[in-house]
Amino acid sequence: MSKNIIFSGMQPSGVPHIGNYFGAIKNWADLQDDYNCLYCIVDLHAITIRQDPAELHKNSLNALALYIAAGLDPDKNILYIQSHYKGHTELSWLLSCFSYMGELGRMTQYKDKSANNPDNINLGLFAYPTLQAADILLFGSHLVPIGDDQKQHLELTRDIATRFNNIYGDIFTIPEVFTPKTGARIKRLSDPEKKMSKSDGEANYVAILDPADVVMKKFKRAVTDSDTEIRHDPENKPGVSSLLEIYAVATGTSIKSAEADFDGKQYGFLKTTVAQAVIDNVTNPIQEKYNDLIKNPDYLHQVAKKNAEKAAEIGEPILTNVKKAIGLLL
Ligand code: ATP
Ligand code: LTN
Repeated sequence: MSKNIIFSGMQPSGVPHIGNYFGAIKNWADLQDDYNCLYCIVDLHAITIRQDPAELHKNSLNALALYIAAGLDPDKNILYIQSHYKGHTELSWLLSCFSYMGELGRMTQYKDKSANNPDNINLGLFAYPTLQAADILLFGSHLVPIGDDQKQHLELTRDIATRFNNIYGDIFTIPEVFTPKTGARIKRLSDPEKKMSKSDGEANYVAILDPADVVMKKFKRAVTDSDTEIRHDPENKPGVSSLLEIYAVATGTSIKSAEADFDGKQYGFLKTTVAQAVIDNVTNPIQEKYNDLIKNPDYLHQVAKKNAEKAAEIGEPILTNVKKAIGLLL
């Protein structure tokens, strides 16, 4: 029996933080043996917000290196750059004729991003979810690992696919959300009520490429509470609970055993121990591999090219079916 297909995308904007790692990348790496996985660096989505060309160029290749360094094996996963396979834009146009203005206008991300960029509310930003639907439907994806913020886009993808299938027959697989078991929401160290997010400025997140002393400094500044007890109680002790959660995902233990490890200890010890666990198990090993990989851009270009070809092998037959169904002359 052939394996189910998993698709997910990430924008090549900035360096991922430990929230992206625990909530997305690490879970993706855990799926690589049981599914056929496509992980796409979505540069075409990134340009819906104005990008500096040199930065975008550099970030796309660096993102590829970083995902490989973080554990995504480029021989087991189809790890590639969205603009390298034209199927995405082609299907996106076809699907735009099945996407309603009303539903696109209701997307929270569109409303947020247009509020943040009032001078550049472009057609691409509006059509962003249609391109995302194309990414997913192009490969007959069964499962889409995404965070809570992207659920609305997946619902829309399902609506577009169902609408199309109702007219033309069973062309698209209807995808399901895939929610990770752990690390779904890593909180901001300076404000543990909010999720860690790239948009909040570097001081507020721990980037995967932060040097060890910076990681340590950021954790030492983590907000806790005026109590002294170390226990997991997100409602009353969000800061301490968040640190215990990070410790648990970084060391692969349960929250219960994390609590036991810190029984009777002080907050200062908790902060430095969690920081050291992140440095030893996440940032240092990833950075070591990453620094090796970026020395070899030829290898990275080759991986991107080979994997875009593999993506096209899966996408082309589906795209042809779609065109035939619509009645385009082939
Ligand atoms: P932005 O601030 O630009 O929205 P972000 O940091 O929220 O960026 P995205 O690029 O939107 O991150 O998301 C990439 C992936 O990381 C998504 O799958 C998302 O669900 C996941 N993710 C983002 N932030 C966290 C977090 N704090 N905890 C767990 N997972 C997260
Ligand atoms: N919009 C997503 C990135 C993304 C994606 C996708 C995720 C683009 N295409 C397809 C899952 C499936 C984001 O901003 N995180």
